[in-house]
Amino acid sequence: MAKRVPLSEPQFAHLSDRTRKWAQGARGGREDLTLTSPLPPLSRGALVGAAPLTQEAGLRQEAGRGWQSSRSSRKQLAGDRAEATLVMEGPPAGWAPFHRVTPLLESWALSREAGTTVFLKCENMQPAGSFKIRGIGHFCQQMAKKGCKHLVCSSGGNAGIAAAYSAQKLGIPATIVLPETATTQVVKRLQGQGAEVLLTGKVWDDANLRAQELAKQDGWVNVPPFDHPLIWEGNASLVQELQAALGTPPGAVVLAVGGGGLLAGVAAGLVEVGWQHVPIIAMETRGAHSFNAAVQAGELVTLPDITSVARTLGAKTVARRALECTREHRVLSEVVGDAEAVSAVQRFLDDERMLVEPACGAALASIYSGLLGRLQAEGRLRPLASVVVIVCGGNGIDSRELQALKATLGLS
Ligand code: PLV
Repeated sequence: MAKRVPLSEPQFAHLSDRTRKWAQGARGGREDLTLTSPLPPLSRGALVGAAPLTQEAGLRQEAGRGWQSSRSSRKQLAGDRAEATLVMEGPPAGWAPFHRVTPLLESWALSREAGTTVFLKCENMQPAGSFKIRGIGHFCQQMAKKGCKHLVCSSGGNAGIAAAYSAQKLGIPATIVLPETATTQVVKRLQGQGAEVLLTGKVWDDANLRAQELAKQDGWVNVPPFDHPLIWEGNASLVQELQAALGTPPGAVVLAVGGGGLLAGVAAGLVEVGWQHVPIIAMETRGAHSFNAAVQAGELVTLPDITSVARTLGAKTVARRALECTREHRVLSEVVGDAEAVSAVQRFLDDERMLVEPACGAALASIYSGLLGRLQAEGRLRPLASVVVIVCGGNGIDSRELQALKATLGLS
């Protein structure tokens, strides 16, 4: 393997503007860059870089032409030509986020249903199957930088999958604590991702207590699924993508609320891009409606139990930050029944050929149940020129599970 040699001050100064910007844009300073040997002396000319999105930029020196950037050729060049590779150092994921920029699709079927343009932010297409990778990926990267030795995450399923995915990328062991109601496919997926899985209690809150205990061990870090500023910061990236794709603000953003991490992130993101006036429609299912209960009471409320089939919305108490958002931002808290959420899942599958969890069905039900129309008719929402629905995704569903849910709820 080639030896890596730190870039000297003059070499850094000789990088082309584009290459320097690439490095700095990726939060790299000179100390984060190295050159693989051989390291021939700089001749005249500058290091000329393209702006690659990869972590490595090949740099080639040809006689009299200085350094050229190349992404393809890595072979040693003959004679007075030489090659080195500019490499970003630091933790493997020090700067590249684990989440992807997801598509924003205009939906013909949902637009017709809503009577306005509906955009779908397809978080179901994230590598870990839900938006969770945004906040959790960001949190885990920061913890890895601080030297964390073991990650532990309590989850209804999706946060655990995002944490296990991040842990695998970072080369850190992970323990995921789920309630006993977790589906077999989620458990298998987690084990397949190399995580240790523990099942405990009936709902997420029980699993959370166990995770907090485990995290007391030396070098262990608890990954909070929704209640942490880094989680909100990571989730906020979703709004930056909306701004890049839409340019102008949508009439409203619809999202599902479990513990409120998505809500807090989206609210922060809207402020960041100057769209703080855009209302958020916060959807829950009855029986997992801890946010709605808190909004009604004007203070945090702990539900006695989670009775909804939307298990991944099932935090008995929301994050305090979620409630605070309602004081700083226009948030309409709405609740649908399980049957509405599950039939939204079925209709979305038929309309868009995408299968999502009932948690996500709660957000989609705002359109399929006619709620959006009712809010406008009642004057609680201005007539909407467009709406963005966050298709938050979810791994705890397959065709058999959907059939079983429909049977339980008496849906044909
Ligand atoms: N699910 C968390 C919390 O569960 C989890 O552990 O996976 N949509 C989907 C598909 C989700 O998985 C979740 C959260 C939400 C929406 C709600 O996000 P939150 O918790 O940030 O409001 C108990």
